[in-house]
Amino acid sequence: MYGVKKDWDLEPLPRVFALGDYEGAVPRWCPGCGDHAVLNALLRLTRDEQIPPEQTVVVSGIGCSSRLPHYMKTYGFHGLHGRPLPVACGVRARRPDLNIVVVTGDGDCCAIGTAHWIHAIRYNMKMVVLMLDNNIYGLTKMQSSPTTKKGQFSYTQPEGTVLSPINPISVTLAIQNASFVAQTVDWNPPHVYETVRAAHNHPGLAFVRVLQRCPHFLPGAWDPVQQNPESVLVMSHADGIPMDDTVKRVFKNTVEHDPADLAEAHDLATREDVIPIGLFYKNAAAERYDHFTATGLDMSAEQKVLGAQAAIDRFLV
Ligand SMILES: Cc1ncc(C[n+]2csc(CCOP(=O)(O)OP(=O)(O)O)c2C)c(N)n1
Ligand code: SF4
Ligand SMILES: [Mg+2]
Repeated sequence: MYGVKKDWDLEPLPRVFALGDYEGAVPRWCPGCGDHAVLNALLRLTRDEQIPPEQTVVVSGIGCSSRLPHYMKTYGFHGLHGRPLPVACGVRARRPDLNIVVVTGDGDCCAIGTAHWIHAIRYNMKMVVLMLDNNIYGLTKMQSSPTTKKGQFSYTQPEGTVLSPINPISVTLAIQNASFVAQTVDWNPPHVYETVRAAHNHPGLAFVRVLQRCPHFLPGAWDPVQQNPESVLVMSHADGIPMDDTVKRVFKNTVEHDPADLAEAHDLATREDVIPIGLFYKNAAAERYDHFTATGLDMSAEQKVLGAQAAIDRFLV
């Protein structure tokens, strides 16, 4: 027909994503807050992996750290304090095709959310869990959290925090069926990025504790560690967190640690003379509850009705 080009290619062009395709609202965290580093790592990872923005869902609880879903132009669920993990497990149960990231704080995960933390680790449903540990309740303005250092002033314990902190890494390692446990520090972006990437590639629940600076309420808390990189012990292994030269240049104190060795992981996690970073433990073969919940998801409506009918018929007398 006149005027219509017959050789037009009507196939849509492949989608290519740039960082801006994943960036949401402008972050409202304080300048220098470690949460920025985690957001940047997530933005880079989704861009590098070219994950369509609508294929990612970021789930959080309540806290400064839990504001992160607002800052990504993906799906997000900024939910209830301490409850991001059951929400994420629910998403995973019905939508195993999605890339699920949980962002939680030390209060959100290790105080009000403790029961969910334990059971989510055991259920081992595929997702990345980033626990941004600033050793304080930030959003509600400086109350002691379970990871607050002993003696630290806070508005709930103004005479100094009474008890010694819990160790979220050794707690997680002790939970039956833990399958990926890592630690990183917000002030080394290449290490944060590689840790988040390894967590993303893990076939199960990957728990990452990020030691995070809160310059507003705990200014200078990590200065001694930053000024003395020898106080950080990097766990290195071919099956661990890859390290580029910039990481090796900063952190010269390294130890060879096989992440399959759970006993050694426990020993490293409880060391008090150094701050270990890297991969403590990995078991890619750990059983996964989302394999169970995925059963039947591919059934048609008719198949489901027939299946339900057959199940009821078994009890007919
Ligand atoms: C059920 C419930 N209890 C208490 C609160 C108040 N609250 C909001 S955030 C928060 C603590 C946040 O600390 P953390 O999880 O460490 O996050 P951060 O702000 O340090 O990133 C508390 C106690 C709440 N919102 N809901
Ligand atoms: S109060 Fe602390 S944790 Fe919250 S945004 Fe500011 S620096 Fe970050
Ligand atoms: Mg906190």
